[in-house]
Amino acid sequence: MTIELIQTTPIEGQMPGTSGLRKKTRVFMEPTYLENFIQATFDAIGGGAGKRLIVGGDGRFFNRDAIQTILKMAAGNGVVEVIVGQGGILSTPAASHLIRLNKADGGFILSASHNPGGIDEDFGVKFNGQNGGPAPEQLTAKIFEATKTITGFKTVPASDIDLNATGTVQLGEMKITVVDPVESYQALMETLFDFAAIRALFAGGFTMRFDAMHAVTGPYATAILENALGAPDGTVVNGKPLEDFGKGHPDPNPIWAKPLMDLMMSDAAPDIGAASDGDGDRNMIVGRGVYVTPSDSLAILAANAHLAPAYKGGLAGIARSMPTSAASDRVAEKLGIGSYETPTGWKFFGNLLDAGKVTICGEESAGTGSNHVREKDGLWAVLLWLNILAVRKQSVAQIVTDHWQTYGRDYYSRFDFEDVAINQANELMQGLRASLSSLAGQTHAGLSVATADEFSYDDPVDGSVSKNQGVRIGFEGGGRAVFRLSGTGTQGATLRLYLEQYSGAGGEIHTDPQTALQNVRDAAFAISKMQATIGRTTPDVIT
Ligand code: G16
Repeated sequence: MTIELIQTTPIEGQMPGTSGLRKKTRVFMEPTYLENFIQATFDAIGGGAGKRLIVGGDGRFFNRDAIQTILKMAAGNGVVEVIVGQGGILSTPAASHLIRLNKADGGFILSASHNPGGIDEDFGVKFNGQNGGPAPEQLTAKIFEATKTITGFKTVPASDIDLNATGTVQLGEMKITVVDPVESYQALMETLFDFAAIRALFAGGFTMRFDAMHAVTGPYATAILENALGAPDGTVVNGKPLEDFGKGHPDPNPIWAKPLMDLMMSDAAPDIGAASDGDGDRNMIVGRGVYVTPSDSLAILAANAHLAPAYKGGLAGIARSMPTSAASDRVAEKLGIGSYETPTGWKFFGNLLDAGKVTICGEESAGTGSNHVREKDGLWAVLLWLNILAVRKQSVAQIVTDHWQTYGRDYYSRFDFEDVAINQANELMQGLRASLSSLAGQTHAGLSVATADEFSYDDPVDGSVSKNQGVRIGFEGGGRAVFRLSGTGTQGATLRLYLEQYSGAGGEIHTDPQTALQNVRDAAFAISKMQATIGRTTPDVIT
């Protein structure tokens, strides 16, 4: 098959953010937009010749078309084999696992994660490397550089490949293997958790609702929870992946998974509620009457992980992203193991996991995972919770309350200000940076500032330094406010304000976290001059 070199010119702004390149779908559909980025990625990894790749996505609109383009370009770039999920479907953690299992050179994952899908919504491409994890900053920088100098892309003229049936087909010299997207992922889960104990839990009448939000986890959750673990039919709702996620926002948090939240707060609540996002790497856990914040969930999973077969020997260490609450640090301290604070973005956990320094990682943005793959993993978190519930034979609420009684409670909330004018968002961040050196000792909203800095990360494994990772302000008495600009938005700037207040074991109990966070919030508004710079202090989303 002849390889075609199609001429192209650079397209501005193809800079991968926190998690790959994310843009409006129509932008991705413009001529050569996707092609330029894929070719730049091949160029940045030293070409495709001889390589083996994994390709799949979350099923959103344009997923199948993008995969066809990538397959032809892979053949054009000399790739020898591509393993694709049947129907073009692969959850992000399943893709990460397939890369590792097949010792592939990397993979393309098509997803804009929790962002809505559809022709007028969002699309995205991520490249994961040999370890199965998101491309590190050095590689995304290289890809971005390559997008600026690109002159053409390589492809082969061919008709579309049938991705509906599993099996092997040839595209010129390149082999394409279409695999069941669930099978090997499920097999991996069976090695990590006590499926017999979880099966017994369900057999004993334990009830659950898993909301797949019409996104990629539907087939995974149905196969594992209902078919393998015996949860009653109907446990998984919204289980059919749809190109527009049923017009929903596949983001598992109390705002976007409101029907699940409402159920869990009602008299009809099952024992546990859980949800996952567009590409299956995020999770939400809700007990009857109790929402578990992602930061608490990480801490609780870490404290109880030894109850699951894969972690019975203990954890090497725990890592969390900087804006995630300190709850997991307290667990690490008690266990006498290392704890690490990294910038936002799963890619920063990769080196720590590869070096065996940590076993469990998590982020406030609803991501938790372990060394079983190199991505956060929504269903993994749900299964670990189920394993813990099966062993402890207590309710979610009992486990959470017990955790707070042992370690104290980290009240936590995130305020998102979306579609802020980019210059205003930058002005707020610059203003904060300029004030950092004089903040310590000042009092705002009755709170005295103890520390103020901008987070910079020195990777303990490869020595790389990542600067400007968010402004953090610590207050006397255990409060903290963090300001950072999102790296996953597709319109204007999204400003995130993360609020945290520690109350030690036996400390004052607030039923509404916002009450506990009131002073930290007011101090954060005052210090950042938020009303004056961005013209609002009411967030679009509070989680
Ligand atoms: C991505 C990264 C996460 C990160 C999140 C933060 O999530 O994979 O590690 O926590 O972005 O997003 P932002 O920069 O908007 O705060 P996902 O699920 O979108 O891939």
